Amino acid sequence: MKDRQIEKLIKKEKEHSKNVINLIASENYVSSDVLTALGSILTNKYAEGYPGARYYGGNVIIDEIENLCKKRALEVFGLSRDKWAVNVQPLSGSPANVAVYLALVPIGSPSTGLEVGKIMGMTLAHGGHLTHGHKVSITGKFWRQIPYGVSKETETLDFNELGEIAKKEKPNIIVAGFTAYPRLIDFKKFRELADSVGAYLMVDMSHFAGLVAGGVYPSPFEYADIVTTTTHKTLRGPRSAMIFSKIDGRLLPAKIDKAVFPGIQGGPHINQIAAVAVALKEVSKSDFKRYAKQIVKNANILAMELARLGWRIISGGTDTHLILVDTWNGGVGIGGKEASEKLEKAGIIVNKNTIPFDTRTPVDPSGIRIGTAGETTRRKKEKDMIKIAHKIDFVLRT
Ligand code: DSN
Repeated sequence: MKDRQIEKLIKKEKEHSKNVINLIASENYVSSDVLTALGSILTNKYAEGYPGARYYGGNVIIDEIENLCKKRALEVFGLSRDKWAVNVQPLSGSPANVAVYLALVPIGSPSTGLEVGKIMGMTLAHGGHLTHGHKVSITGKFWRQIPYGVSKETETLDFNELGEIAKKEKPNIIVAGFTAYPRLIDFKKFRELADSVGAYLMVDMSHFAGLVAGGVYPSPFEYADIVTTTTHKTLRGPRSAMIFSKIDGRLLPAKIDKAVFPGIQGGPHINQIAAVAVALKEVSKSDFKRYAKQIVKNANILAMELARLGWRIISGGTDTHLILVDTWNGGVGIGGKEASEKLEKAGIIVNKNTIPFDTRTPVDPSGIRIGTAGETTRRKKEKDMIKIAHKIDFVLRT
């Protein structure tokens, strides 16, 4: 590389990441093949449009790449191409979610006479994502969020409460799938909820997509109308996203395609799409199933050991890669900000996180969020998790 400054910084970051225990729940480590595709000459090509219908010439090979990525995306989730379509162009998770609302939820306007559409999504404070309608996100400015949370007693979803909210508010779309919710989601109940008010059901499986593909988390496809996902968390691909839509006569795939391009994006990043295709091929191997299983095993052991050491685990445990720890009420009375900073100094990277019914602020919340996908890629097993739990305990108590 001729640019010595950037080369040096990349090297430094590589060294740094090698030397820490990375427990950021939304991060992972891609293969060198994924990096090769990302850094390839495919970044040079403009390909606005879709395979077979581009606005620029010279896209014959690019079409093959995008079609291959779509084929692999359907295959890894066991979907047949006459029942599901997939758009692999979203640049990341937030634009993917925005595209879905743009396609399916009315933007209120005096000229159309349409009222502002409603997105029923989990509030950020209980584990939802910004793009599930939070007021600081474009999704809460163009549309209205109908927030829901978890039950105070169990810190898990309460479908009676969700039913009452949906009945009262009649949302256009209901979003299931969260950013900081460690438990299994009952997609059948969400389907019934959506049907009871005539809403679309969108599942944002960004966090647990790799667990679905690996067969250790229930698949949302039997119940959802739309499934969005990023590709860089448990799915272990490059930073990107996909939108799956059901083919059932409501023209969902055409609406989604139009919303992605030209609705909110221009030319797709073909190098990124090729890298997603590479990652999906890796996901289809039997190794990946073992990997997904180990992620959940590791998270369980880590949660159990932290609990044994006296830390309060939100909802009492985890069914996924993700653990929420109440460091304020459950440990030694340390806020999430201080906890994450102390851990970082000791070489353990986590993020501070609000917990349900948090009495502190999002910038200095009551908890930390931990995930095991990255360290499981680095071949960490149960015994390593026990050591990590003890290290976390020691750092936070001293
Ligand atoms: N920032 C991602 C996460 O950490 O879950 C979601 O956008």
